[in-house]
Amino acid sequence: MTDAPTPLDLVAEDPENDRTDGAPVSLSESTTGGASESTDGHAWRHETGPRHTPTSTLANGPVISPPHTVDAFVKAFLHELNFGQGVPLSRSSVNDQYLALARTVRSYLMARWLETARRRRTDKPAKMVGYLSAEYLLGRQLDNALLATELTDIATEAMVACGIEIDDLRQQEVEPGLGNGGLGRLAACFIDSMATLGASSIAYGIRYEYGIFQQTFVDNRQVEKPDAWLSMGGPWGVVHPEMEVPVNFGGHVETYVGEDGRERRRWTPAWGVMALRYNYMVPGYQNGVVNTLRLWRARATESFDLHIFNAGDYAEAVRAQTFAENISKVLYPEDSTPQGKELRLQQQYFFVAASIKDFIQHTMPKDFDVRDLPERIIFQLNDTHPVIGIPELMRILLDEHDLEWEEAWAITKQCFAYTCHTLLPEALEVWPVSLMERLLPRHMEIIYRINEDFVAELRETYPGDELRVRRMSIIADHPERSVRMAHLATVASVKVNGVAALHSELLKEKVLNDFSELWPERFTNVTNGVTPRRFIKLSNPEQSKLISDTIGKGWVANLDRLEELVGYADDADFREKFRAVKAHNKTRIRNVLVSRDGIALPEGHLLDVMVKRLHEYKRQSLKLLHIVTLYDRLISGEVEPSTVTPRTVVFGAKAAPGYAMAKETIFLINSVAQTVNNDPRVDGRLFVAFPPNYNVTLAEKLIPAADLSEQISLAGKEASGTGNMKFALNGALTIGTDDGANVEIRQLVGDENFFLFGMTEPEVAELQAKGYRPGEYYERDPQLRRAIDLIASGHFTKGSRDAVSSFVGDLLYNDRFLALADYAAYIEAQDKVEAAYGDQDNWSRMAILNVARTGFFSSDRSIRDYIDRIWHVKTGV
Ligand code: NBG
Repeated sequence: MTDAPTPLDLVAEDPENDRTDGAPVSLSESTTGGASESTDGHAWRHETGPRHTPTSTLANGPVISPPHTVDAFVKAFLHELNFGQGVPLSRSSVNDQYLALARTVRSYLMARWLETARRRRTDKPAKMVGYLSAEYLLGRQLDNALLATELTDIATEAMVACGIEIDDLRQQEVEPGLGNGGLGRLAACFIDSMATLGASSIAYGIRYEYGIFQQTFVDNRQVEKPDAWLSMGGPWGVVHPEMEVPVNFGGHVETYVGEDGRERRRWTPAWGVMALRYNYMVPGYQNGVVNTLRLWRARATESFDLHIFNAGDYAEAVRAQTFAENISKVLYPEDSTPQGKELRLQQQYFFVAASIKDFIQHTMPKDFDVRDLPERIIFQLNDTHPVIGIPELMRILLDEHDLEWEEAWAITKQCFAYTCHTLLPEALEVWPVSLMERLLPRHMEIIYRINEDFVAELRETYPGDELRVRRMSIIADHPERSVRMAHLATVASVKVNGVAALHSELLKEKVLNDFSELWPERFTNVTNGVTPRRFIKLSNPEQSKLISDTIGKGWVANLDRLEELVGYADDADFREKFRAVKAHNKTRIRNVLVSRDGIALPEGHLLDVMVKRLHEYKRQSLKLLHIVTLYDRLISGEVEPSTVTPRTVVFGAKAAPGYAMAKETIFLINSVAQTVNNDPRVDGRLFVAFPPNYNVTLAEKLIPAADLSEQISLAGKEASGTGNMKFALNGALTIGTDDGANVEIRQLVGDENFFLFGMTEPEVAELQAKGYRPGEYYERDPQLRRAIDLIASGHFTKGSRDAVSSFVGDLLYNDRFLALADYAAYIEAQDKVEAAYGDQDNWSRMAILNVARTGFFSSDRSIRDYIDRIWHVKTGV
């Protein structure tokens, strides 16, 4: 290490006074700054440089990050601790130390951030991706930032030199849980890959004050607690209060005649809030790029409810302010099942309106012509949550930039692309027209007009086919007049993509079939991926070391290289090492769960893991039936305990607080765990653990320890899954249905290295068409009957039959996701798993081939696919 900053950490002083916030800096401005006003005349002012020409050489010098040495790191750390936190080392709390460490790492990233922003501004202007997502399930930031900057060893040593265990500080970080599950985590993987590929991009979202709830169990039932993730300080966000943007709601629309005699529409909103910008750094993997994640927080405007102030009711006016700030208060905890709440629509419009305005007014140069938008931006809609951005852009072009409808529509249609993440009809968002009219009257008007033109086009294409027109209309009439956001998205987007090969096919054939017939070329597939930085390199250091020792280090940014491991599956020495890695990871999770939850996992078991949101279609209930069957075999004497493969099943799952059946399932899993784990007849052969509050931090420790990955959704329901990819890449074998990305995993790893079971999607459709009667399976299959009877008897619920009646009743009389129909095949496949696990050497061989053949599932590959097929933006910037 030298004292000299690396080229990645040095940024030339820019006469335009660089900022990471992308503030407009016009070339006409000199070193000395001035104030600028936003084009909507809103009263914010921001300085773009000092008032006078600096005379200090330091002030004119480059921005340099601290040198990459232990001493420099110690110095920067103590500076943050003493002058940032205001404490001496001797009196600092662990939280003080963590905050100072985070800010130190942040300062190392800052020069790269400024340089990335400067390059993007001064190089020939390139088209950008604006990634719009209501969720980012980020996970802890510290280790990823250290990895990206190659500071892990230096920081560790520096802490040692200060008498601090860096691990203690790691534990102090509260992960930002600004997402529910797969969709939010995917967004987090994607921004990591965009930065690693150097894709010119900016990601936008909401800075929820409370993320996904903290789950606890009381009497085996889920209890939710608010996630005050910011309460100990949020060192990673950089706020720019002077750069806020207004977002308006409500009011009415009227016609007026402009100076040119042309009739126009004018929206007079009733109320508004300010969107405060918080910038977060998104470092690329050791490439000097640092992108921006911009999250918005709602703040009441000063003028908010002025009339109440004037009426003398100060307290009431302050209360009203709190109302405005509610918009970014809490993440809605529903995964795949929108509740249609007004506040949710407010959140969606809030962040999308702020983001689009921010892009046009603050990221683009001052003299920017909105007609050039398609050359400068493609907004990627992460599911339907940001789709209100489409009428918002229309409104801006029509009402603020005076464009004619046709021109505005032609521009808008080039600026959006839509990713659909579901196949469940109930997950497709719709908003009542009445709510839209009240909250966003001008947008509703625009949607009506878009639909009018669209429907006219349909009637021309399909004369007389009114049924089809009604099916495709953006406005639904039943059961309530409402706006179908997925239709709006499809009509306005350049491309519509599903998230796995099967999903994209089903999207075309089922969910959006009419649309794919009309515009076949609009539909495409981009299979999901996961970032190898967080989910292999950081979460599985032992496996990473083994891979790097074997094939070199390049795989972290080029995951296809894992293929080079294929040959090693037949190398006994390598298999031995691979098993040692797994054993190490099992010890690690054992320690984590003891200290985290007081759960002591037994040793020497097959570790069988099912972690994902609790949802009926994912079929945790089927897993539960399997456990009960294994238990029944043991206690009934059907099998001799010493002859079965000892197995530990670990669940992780949060249920949406209003989802009754999901919560019943959680209760039953906990109840079964309690009974099984305490029954001496089991003789230590079966153990069930359900650590509460499964999150990214726990996933990082649990997934690398797993032997078996449970991916058992009903075929045709799981759009992709991304946990399935993480498990395979960490050397677990999958037991799974032909669903989502399981299909591609199986194709890549080979049938012989995957435990496939269950109906295919067409078989499911056939059975449902025929009329599915779950009771028949119960009658026919004695093993299944015993399992269900054992549950129904109250055996697991202290004798209470009532406590399980809704669960059992639903399985027997409803079973919407056909768990009973797949039960026999599932048990058979699990029996094969047991037999296969008996041959450890061959199991390792299969596991190694899973790792070697799943490099395809890097999110770097997904992002390259988006770039090639949809975005067409440059990389390496
Ligand atoms: C989820 C799907 C998953 C998929 C992720 C990411 C929603 C609406 N959808 O199967 O259920 O892996 O999205 O694409 O959360």
